[in-house]
Amino acid sequence: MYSALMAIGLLSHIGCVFSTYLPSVRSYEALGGVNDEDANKIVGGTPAAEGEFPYQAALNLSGIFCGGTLISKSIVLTAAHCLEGFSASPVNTFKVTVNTTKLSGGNGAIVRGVRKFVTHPLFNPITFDNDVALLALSYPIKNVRLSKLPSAYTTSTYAGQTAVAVGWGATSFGGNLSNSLLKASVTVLTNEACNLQYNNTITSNMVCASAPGKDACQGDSGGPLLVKGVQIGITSFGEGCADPRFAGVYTRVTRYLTWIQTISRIIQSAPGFY
Ligand SMILES: *[C@@H]1O[C@H](CO)[C@@H](O)[C@H](O)[C@H]1NC(C)=O
Ligand SMILES: *[C@@H]1O[C@H](CO)[C@@H](O)[C@H](O)[C@H]1NC(C)=O
Ligand SMILES: *[C@@H]1O[C@H](CO)[C@@H](O)[C@H](O)[C@H]1NC(C)=O
Ligand SMILES: CC(=O)N[C@H]1CO[C@H](CO)[C@@H](O)[C@@H]1O
Repeated sequence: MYSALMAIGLLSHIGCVFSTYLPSVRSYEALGGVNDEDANKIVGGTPAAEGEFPYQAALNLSGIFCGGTLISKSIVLTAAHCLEGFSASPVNTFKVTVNTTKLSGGNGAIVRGVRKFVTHPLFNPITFDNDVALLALSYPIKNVRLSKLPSAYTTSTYAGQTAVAVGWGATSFGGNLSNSLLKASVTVLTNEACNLQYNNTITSNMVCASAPGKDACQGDSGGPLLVKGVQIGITSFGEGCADPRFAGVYTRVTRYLTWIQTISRIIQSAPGFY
């Protein structure tokens, strides 16, 4: 349903540039009606080991599923498109689960509510530029390893490096959640190469990665792309999944380190916040 709306939006705003290109959001249920189970999980993945990605978060946003990462004891990093269309009001129905590989709530799973969320003010739902958001948890999570963000001094584009995409990938709460957390190895492209695939719609705020038969997919949105254990990307969108002609597209985390730090500080200094 959402993909149809996205398509209409793309066509009306950008005209023929996008005429055959309908990027798929990678948050589940956004594309309800996709029934091919294999096409809707981390493609070509293998199960993550317990404790391998304890900071990986499962977000239930009033029935919309997304991934995320715990970046401080009370802040989760995710994709802005996961929160599209939500006002602040339903925040008390949001649920965040970390420290488990099993969506069904495995050993050690920790569940929190959400106090508020902040999406990037320049998030563009047509181009998916600035696809980044933060959730403030209702109560802090202690003693769970946090996702490590790149250093502020990083100048690397990561092109050519091996990365890992992580997620539960799913189509709908009713049926097709992958109960086990999956990971897949991909290689980071240059933005130039990615722009050849996507007709120059890849901005410097994005980073692309692909590998034959491997990709993030619907349901993985908001989750991490990691290089040597450092989170360089947030799963955002792609044309199809593991389509050899199109890489997966991720929000480029190095572009948002200051924003993440500033907003986290504001959130955490709010009265009554832990
Ligand atoms: C890119 O543009 C060309 C020519 O306009 C078009 O044939 C092609 O389908 C487009 N590709 C995508 C991914 O939109
Ligand atoms: C997700 O949250 C909604 C309420 O917002 C709830 O009805 C639904 O059961 C939850 N799904 C799962 C799998 O926890
Ligand atoms: C996280 O999960 C592991 C099991 O995978 C468990 O041993 C550990 O106590 C959990 N951490 C917390 C803080 O609950
Ligand atoms: C394994 C599984 O649960 N598959 C389901 C995926 O979703 C479709 C449509 O809801 C079901 O028909 C499958 O049984």
